[in-house]
Amino acid sequence: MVVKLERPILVGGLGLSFSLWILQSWHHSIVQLGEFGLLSTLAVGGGLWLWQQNRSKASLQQIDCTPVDRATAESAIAKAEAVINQLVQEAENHTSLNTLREQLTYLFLELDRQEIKIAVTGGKAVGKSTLIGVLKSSGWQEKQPKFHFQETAPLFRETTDKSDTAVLAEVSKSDVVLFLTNGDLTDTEFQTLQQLKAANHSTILVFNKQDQYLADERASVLLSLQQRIQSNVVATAVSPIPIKVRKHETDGSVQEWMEQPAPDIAQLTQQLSAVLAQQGQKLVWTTTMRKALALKAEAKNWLNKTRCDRATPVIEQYQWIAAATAFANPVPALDILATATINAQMVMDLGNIYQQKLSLEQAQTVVGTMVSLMLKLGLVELSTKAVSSVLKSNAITFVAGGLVQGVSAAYLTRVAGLSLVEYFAQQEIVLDSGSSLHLDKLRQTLQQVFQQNQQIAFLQGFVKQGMKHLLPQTQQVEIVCAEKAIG
Ligand SMILES: Nc1nc2c(ncn2[C@@H]2O[C@H](COP(=O)(O)OP(=O)(O)OP(=O)(O)O)[C@@H](O)[C@H]2O)c(=O)[nH]1
Ligand SMILES: [Mg+2]
Repeated sequence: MVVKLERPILVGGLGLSFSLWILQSWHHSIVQLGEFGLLSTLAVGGGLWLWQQNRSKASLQQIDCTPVDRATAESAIAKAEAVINQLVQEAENHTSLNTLREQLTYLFLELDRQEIKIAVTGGKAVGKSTLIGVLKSSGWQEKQPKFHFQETAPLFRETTDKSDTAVLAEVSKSDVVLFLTNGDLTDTEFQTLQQLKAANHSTILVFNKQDQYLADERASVLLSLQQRIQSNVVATAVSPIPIKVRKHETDGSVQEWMEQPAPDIAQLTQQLSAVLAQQGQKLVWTTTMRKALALKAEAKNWLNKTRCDRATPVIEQYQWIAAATAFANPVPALDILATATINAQMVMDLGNIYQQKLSLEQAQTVVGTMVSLMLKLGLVELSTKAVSSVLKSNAITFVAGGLVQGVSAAYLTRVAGLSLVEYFAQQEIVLDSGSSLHLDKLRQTLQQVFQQNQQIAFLQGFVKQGMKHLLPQTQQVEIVCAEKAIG
């Protein structure tokens, strides 16, 4: 690996007098690249973190609340396909490609699926199995299109072999959800319902076991559910408790016996029939669209992960260049930024990896924005202080001139680089080369990434790496000796 220093913007930023020195020390650093274990682990960890963040964000993007038509579903499939094709271009042997392609083929078939899938879900023992049994034996389905009931594992349990996320992933493949509860909603039940709504799911909230309530209580629970949910709520008693019947005969004697009331599912069958009649095939298209969005998000995650793997060494390269510059030319802390820290060339390189081609002008705007934000947020002082205190806590009394500045510059470059990666990863996958900048978004991201990288454990490892880069071996030995002499 050889560092390319011929880039004009970069060299301009560094100043000619240092170039030779940097080349030398960089060569020295490259030899040490193998020792980067910790740093790369951190970087990979960071990458994974970004990846997971994106996963959760992706599921929030699916908000769209009306059943869709065929064209919308088809266009969602086309978008997923485009992202998969992009992954092929950037990583043609990617291990996920086979399954992504299989899922894509399956989506095209899904558009014409005839059977409606109904998921029955809710907490433990709310009556899911009984409800399916009663519906099936009620003769209700005879007038309906072909459909299939699927009971999920119970939700909201602490110890279970299936997590709620896994259950909900299964639910998201169905066209209609019957969500059962036995009374007022708990917060987790409410949030789950909101999630289903956000994912554009046709959901019916079923208040089952209403026979366990007195008539007026029953009405008030139903009303409160309706007010909270603002959509389809029905009350059922799919397996009512037997009731005692007492009959007073004319001769004065009393007869008592237990009677099994018939299941009460009238509201449910009515509501379910209405949903199926009104939305029919649209339900299938909506499910297909949901699956297409999930597939696109999955492909995008792989793509971002691939890109992040390629961006990490680029950030590392620039961070040590910044370190070397600030080390060789120690400046007051606040000027660290102005000299070397964020480099327009790094912005452009990272932009290229993420297929967001920025002009030099745009890259400079990004640099300007980040620099002024770093100043405004006091990030420079914070990191300089943190770096000095880590150095001191390592009992290093002799701090080489420029070491604090060098390591701080590296650290700030890293934060800037990681913020850009995070920012780019959140953008829609653009397939043309033009891209617009959302500076506000960039600002938010910078702040978040800085906070995440402020942990002392990370800084300690980072400072050590920085020292390896900046101090010739002999000097490090001296420091170790000094440490020993003190201790
Ligand atoms: N009183 C009353 N009991 C009911 C009603 N519906 C179901 N039950 C009872 O609740 C218990 C659980 O019913 P299931 O149908 O097995 O519930 P489930 O949700 O499938 O349970 P899991 O699959 O174990 O989570 C059984 O004893 C049912 O008889 C109802 O409407 N009223
Ligand atoms: Mg069951």
